[in-house]
Amino acid sequence: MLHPKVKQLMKSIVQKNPGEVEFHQAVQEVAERVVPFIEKNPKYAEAKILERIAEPERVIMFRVPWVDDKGGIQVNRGFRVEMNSAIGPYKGGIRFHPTVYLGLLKFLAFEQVFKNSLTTLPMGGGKGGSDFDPKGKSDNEVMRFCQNFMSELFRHIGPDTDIPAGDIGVGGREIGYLFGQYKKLRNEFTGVLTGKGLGWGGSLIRPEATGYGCVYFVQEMLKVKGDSLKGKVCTVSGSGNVAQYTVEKLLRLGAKPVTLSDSNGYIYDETGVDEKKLDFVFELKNVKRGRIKEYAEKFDCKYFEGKRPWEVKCDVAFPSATQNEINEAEAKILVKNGCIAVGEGANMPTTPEGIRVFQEAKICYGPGKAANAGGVAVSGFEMSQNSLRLSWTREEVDKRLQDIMLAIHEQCLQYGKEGDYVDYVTGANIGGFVKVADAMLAQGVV
Ligand code: NDP
Ligand code: 2IT
Repeated sequence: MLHPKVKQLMKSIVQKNPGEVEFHQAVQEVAERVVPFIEKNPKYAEAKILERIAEPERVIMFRVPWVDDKGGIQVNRGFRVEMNSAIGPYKGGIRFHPTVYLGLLKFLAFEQVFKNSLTTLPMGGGKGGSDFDPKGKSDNEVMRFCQNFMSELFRHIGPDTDIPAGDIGVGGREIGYLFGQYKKLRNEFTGVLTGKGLGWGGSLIRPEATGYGCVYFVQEMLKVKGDSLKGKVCTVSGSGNVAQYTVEKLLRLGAKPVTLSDSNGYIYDETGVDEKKLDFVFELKNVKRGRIKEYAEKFDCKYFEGKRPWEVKCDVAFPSATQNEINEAEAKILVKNGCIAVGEGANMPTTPEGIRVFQEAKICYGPGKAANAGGVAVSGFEMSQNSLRLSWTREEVDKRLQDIMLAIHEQCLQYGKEGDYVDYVTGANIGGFVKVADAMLAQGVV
């Protein structure tokens, strides 16, 4: 049964944001956990903090026309959702994927507000993107698209205003083209984007940060149980940035990753993905931009077309592809097969029904806004290094990343511990909420 205040809030959210189902899902997940806390702290209810957090401060929507290699004119839509700036400038990634629409970016921007607050760094929340599909496009087409996208976005962002980064479909190549165009238009070399190349303002460990951070977070969850990742069989979905560095860190900690996927299917390598095979994946996905099926052909392992890896028996699962990629039935299979922990590298990869299955089974379930916050945390470090005009060593950034993942875990314990069990969803949502809510109270009704 939904709490009457949650029901009331959701009625208004659905009415004001028709058809934006992912946004409704993200708000409801937070509201269910935060409303009981707000009832005990009426100052937040009186100031309508949750209602205000669920309304973007600003939404920018724009046309992105560009010319393809055949000389044809293409038209895409660009967005930037500036969700909340109570604790710092808007910060969050840009997604290029054909499924992008306003509701998807509002869900991601909303999640980002809580995630960025949990990092302990001074960053507000935002997200942007386009329905442009980089798949199958030439480098020149991607460059022309990025230049045209930035030709509008540049007037809305800045190193003290709004600092975009990568997400699905936006990696080092795209950040380079976006940065080049921003610099040309503004005639300024500033840290306006994160995820930049190492030689031009990027931070060491930023590419690794989301995957590494997620593994560090799972390590902490297991530590509470007196357990570790050593020897654990792990299923990983996706084969992009987050999945690749999740696998790399798992290998270094003595775990055994056995799956990877893309939108076509998944590979199951019973012998384990090792360092050499991972090198093949780096090349396949980041340079050749091929399909994960080629891994199965190269290393003679199983490939399942059109399927997701959750049917494979594992100790720990790392969903690292996209939203709603673990449903109730898949969550049940994972639990039945003995899965003891889930670390969400992706944003909102588990449906609400799936989350219920994990929590009822009392396994360690680390929601994305806590578990994958390492990426944006190191983006925060990239901003600091840009402001200082110097760069930290690999060891220093990695140590700071580990400290932040520990601090996030602590906040989850502080607000989510219920006897022997830790409800990381409640912990992360309340932990993320308090700092933003207090800042909004202090800053008045703006
Ligand atoms: P990439 O573009 O590098 O990789 C995405 C991977 O997920 C690809 O393997 C892709 O397969 C797969 N994928 C994407 N969409 C779908 C879909 N609809 N169905 C099935 N598979 C899909 O993105 P990232 O690794 O950066 O991002 C992965 C997830 O992690 C996202 O949820 C993102 O929001 C989240 N995240 C990313 C951070 C970062 O720093 N990059 C930080 C925090 C969270 P295909 O190539 O076939 O599309
Ligand atoms: O979802 C996310 O946290 C990201 N895509 C990274 C955002 C960032 O600003 O580094």
